Amino acid sequence: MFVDEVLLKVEAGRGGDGCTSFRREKYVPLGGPNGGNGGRGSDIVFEVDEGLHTLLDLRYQKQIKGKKGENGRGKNQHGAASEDVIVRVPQGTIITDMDTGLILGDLKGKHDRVIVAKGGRGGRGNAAFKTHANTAPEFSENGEPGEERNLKIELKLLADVGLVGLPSVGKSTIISMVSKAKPKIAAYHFTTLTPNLGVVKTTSGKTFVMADLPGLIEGASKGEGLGDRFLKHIERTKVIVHVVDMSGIEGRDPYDDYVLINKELQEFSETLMKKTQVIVANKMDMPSAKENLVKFQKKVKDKIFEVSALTNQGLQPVIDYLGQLLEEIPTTPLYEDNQFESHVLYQFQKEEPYTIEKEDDVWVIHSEQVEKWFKMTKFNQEEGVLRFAKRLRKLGIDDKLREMGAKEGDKVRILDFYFDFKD
Ligand SMILES: Nc1nc2c(ncn2[C@@H]2O[C@H](COP(=O)(O)OP(=O)(O)OP(=O)(O)O)[C@@H](O)[C@H]2O)c(=O)[nH]1
Ligand SMILES: [Mg+2]
Repeated sequence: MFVDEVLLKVEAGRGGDGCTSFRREKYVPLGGPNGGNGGRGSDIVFEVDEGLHTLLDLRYQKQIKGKKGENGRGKNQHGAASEDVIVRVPQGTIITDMDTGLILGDLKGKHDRVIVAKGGRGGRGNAAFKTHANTAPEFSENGEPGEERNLKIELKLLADVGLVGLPSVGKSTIISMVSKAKPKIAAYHFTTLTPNLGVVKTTSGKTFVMADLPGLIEGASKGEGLGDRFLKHIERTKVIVHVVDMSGIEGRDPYDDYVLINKELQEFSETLMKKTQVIVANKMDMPSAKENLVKFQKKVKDKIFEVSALTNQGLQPVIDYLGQLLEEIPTTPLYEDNQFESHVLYQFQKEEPYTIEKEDDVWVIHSEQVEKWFKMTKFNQEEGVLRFAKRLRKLGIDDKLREMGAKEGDKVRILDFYFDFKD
């Protein structure tokens, strides 16, 4: 199993702002408050799309932002909520919050979805603040900020097709030609030490995942050259592309090579031998290749694709054929439960609502809650400011400051803004 990984920042939409407004009618000098509430900002939602098999689509995005909710208006008109931003990911995607290390979602099911960042609620309009004591509130709230998170998105990939063969037969060269994978290619054996994955497109636009695996050697099924580990990868693929070097360089006989590899597959497991195999004769650009192929075909009656990976000849027909085969092969569920370690979904723990520090002469308040209230307060509306101050008092911040030794007129900072402490 291979892991595809993408890092991404998400920022849900901010809520729409509430409105401060009063009814204006003829002969009614002081109408009641009628400012509407803002709408909710968009949530960021990750949702399984069965048609996707990689995280390729996310690779080029650094950030995903939600839309702000609509602002409230006069005449008690509430702003509309913004639509959720849906991010489509393949089945089997796991989403982790990088700042806390907690797993937010483990999308195993075909229809799984998870909200990874919640949009802010709309700010309330002044109509919402009307009470018996204050029948004409002259303030409203800004929308609540949307949640922000740094995410790690992982997908455990199962390759549909695995390239199998002796070392140096040209497996890496093939994947480098048919996909964006850029594996190391060299004239010595065991150039490839870990599997490379590539997404391959057929002429009709279908995609599948191909794995370029390290070369197998005699005794691979018993662990020679780490062969057993690579064979395990192959066990999960649906189709094996058996690559044979037809040039016969190094004094080898292509047919012997072919038999050797099949023997290793068989000895490793019956299921490997029963897998659909497509034979690809590579290095057909070499002088002796044609002659070798004729001999090979006398012994092997299966369909053989002639290619030259180096010069990119004959590969597209192989890809299209594989695309067809994959459609015909019944899909064993791609992600079975036992193929994943089980993950626990954690709840966020409630932290201390605030901390206060003294930096030089300034009292600095750190608090997610207070910062949120701060952003939701319209500081040009006096009643709004008073309400903000009252909320701080209720949270115990005034008492705490006093207890820590704050005096009348001291500077207090929240985010980048300074206030005077009033005892
Ligand atoms: N002439 C010729 N040379 C090729 C062709 N395909 C690959 N080669 C060469 O064969 C050598 C080995 O190619 P790789 O793609 O690294 O082979 P590999 O099967 O991935 O090898 P390992 O990773 O060691 O198992 C390189 O020097 C390639 O340039 C081909 O079609 N024609
Ligand atoms: Mg290789």
